[in-house]
Amino acid sequence: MRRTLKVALLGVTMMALAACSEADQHQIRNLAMPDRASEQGPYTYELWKWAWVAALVTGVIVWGLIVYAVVKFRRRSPDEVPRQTRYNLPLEVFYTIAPVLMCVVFFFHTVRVQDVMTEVEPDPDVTVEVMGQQWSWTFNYGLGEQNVDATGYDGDYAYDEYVYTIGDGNEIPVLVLPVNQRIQFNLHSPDVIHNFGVPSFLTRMDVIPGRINHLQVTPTVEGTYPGKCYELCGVYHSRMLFEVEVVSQEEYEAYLADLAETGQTLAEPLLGGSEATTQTGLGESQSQEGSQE
Ligand SMILES: [Cu+2]
Repeated sequence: MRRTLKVALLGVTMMALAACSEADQHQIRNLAMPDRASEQGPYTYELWKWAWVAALVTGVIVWGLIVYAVVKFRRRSPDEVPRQTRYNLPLEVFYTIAPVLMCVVFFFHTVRVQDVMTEVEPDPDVTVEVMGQQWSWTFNYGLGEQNVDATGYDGDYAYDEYVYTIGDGNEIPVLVLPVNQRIQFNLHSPDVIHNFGVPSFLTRMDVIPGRINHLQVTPTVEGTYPGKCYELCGVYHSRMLFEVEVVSQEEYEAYLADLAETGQTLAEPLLGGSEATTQTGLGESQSQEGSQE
């Protein structure tokens, strides 16, 4: 009877495991992370992976000690109480220091990876002015040569002329980027805090009104990726999706030329105004503008 039960249990487990699709297995191997499509991505991934390893090692040791203590020091007869241990100084020192050491190691590696992700090099290959507005995004691309001394630190712009795209309530915007180029995103918000992120790049950054945040990413794999707002920014937060297309340099330039041809040009990047903040059919952003005054 017991044997039959065991065999049945084994069978069910095997079937459950075999039922994992190719996509599931890929997810498991990736530890639920997307494939890395940026130069910075592997740093986040390695931190994630080794944090899991550290947690698992800690878990195995702790579970082992629990099982060992439960079995070894169990009550063996009804009238015998196992030896009670209290105020064991070496033990208490150990279980205070060990977690502190672990936190120090986690902290060290987190800061190391954070420094890579937030590093802003002085001369990025391309600078894109990004505006996160309720409830979409505006992407401003520079035309012609970039002035590397003006990459948006003081609100100055890297290019003399810009082309742009804006998403609206009906269509999400597309962000086109050249592959293997270090891209600086200057992040602007006219209303509330948003968060600009592309899962496949394994990085993101807050978009804060009143200041310009800088994020540099080097996309390494051509393809199409989803992007989104990561900060609950209001009622239609879930609409703040965009699509990223990583393309060759030629395709990138052709795309900018296309935008210029359809007249989406500006002397300065579009950083607000009614066009960026008001969405079709979403009247509340206008009333919000009114209440700010
Ligand atoms: Cu948002």
